[in-house]
Amino acid sequence: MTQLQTHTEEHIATVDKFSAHNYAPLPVVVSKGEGCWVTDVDGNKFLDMLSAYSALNFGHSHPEIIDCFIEQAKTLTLTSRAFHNDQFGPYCEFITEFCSMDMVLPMNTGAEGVETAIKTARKWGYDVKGIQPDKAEIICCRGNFHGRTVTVISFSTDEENKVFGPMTPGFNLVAYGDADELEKTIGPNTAAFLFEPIQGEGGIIVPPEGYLQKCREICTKNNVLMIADEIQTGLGRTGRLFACEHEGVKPDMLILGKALGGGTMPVSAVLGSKEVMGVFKPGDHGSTFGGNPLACAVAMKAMEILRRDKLPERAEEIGGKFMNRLRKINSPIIKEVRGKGLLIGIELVPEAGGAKKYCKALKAEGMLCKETSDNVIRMAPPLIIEQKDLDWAFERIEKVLTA
Ligand code: PXG
Repeated sequence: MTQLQTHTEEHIATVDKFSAHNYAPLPVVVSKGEGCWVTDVDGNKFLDMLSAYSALNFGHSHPEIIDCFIEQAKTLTLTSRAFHNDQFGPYCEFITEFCSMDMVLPMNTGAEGVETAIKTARKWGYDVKGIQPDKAEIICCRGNFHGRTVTVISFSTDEENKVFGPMTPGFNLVAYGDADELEKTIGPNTAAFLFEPIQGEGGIIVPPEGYLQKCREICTKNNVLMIADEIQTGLGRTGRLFACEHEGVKPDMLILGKALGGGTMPVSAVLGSKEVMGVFKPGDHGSTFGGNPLACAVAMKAMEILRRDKLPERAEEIGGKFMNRLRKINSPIIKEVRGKGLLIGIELVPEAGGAKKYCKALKAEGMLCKETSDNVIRMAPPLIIEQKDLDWAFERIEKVLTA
């Protein structure tokens, strides 16, 4: 019989013994979450400043999302796409209107969404653009993070991925933020350009102003699909519904995930025009769980709340103020504070000895955050965070970074 374990060390020992060691989490075992706060198995409370990498934009266990989840779970959870379900049509209509796109293809995790976008772009390349079979190429950016599947790591520049070869061919890399290099790299077989509007895992890298607009012009001029991976930046995180909106740019394909599931379950989606998403015929692509009624109901509720509670506007306002305060911290170890809305990175100088050390110190002060690349502390609390909680966080960040 499994024994309920109640202490942090015991839990971690069990994980070490029975789980593959593919993560190195901070030593905290969370057992309850409510809004922006979590409690661990030893009864300690922490402010969640990571939001599961933006999957918890609505905070933990948002009451309306949970009510919707329970209601739908009691009614119908899964049919597979062998049959229709009554939530799917309304969901497709809702999300396409919400994203100003014509059609959607539903998946589950972010990486699956990216894989789907790649398949779509290749098929569009062959069927619509007229690229010769097997020749389609997709341009990606150095420093990208789009997930962990073999094809997706095939265009990663993270050295740690090199051991998982052989890699999927058909991808070219350009420097992030350099539109000229994108233009030079496009050839007759280029089907698409895949990018993050702000590189999240790369270290909260904000591209130079005007970059997205230039990329838009270049893609249009060369008949190349512009694919925005807004899995982390989308759904209000950066102060706009989608981060591309900061430059008034509409991509040809939009990939969403994380927060789309309202913090309850994996829900991802690829959206685009009829011309692009119309390339699929029955049997080309799919997923047992994609478009399941539970996911559809929860995602609709999440989008409804995002719009009703003006969460993008909120992220812009409180995130902007928070970032300005962080920029004023007088500390020799801070190299730069950057980001947009409530996606903020504090880059430390290399001599500081890495961001992980400071994440541990912040944990001791009662807040949870996670380093990204080696020297960046990411601040990405739920978008529902209250000003008093951000003020509370600020005091502790200032203390830790000036100690
Ligand atoms: N695109 C972007 C921009 C992401 O940040 C993904 C795709 C992949 O999503 P899924 O749902 O397949 O993880 C991400 C994910 C992790 C991890 O533990 C993932 C992300 C950030 C930090 C850690 O794999 N982002």
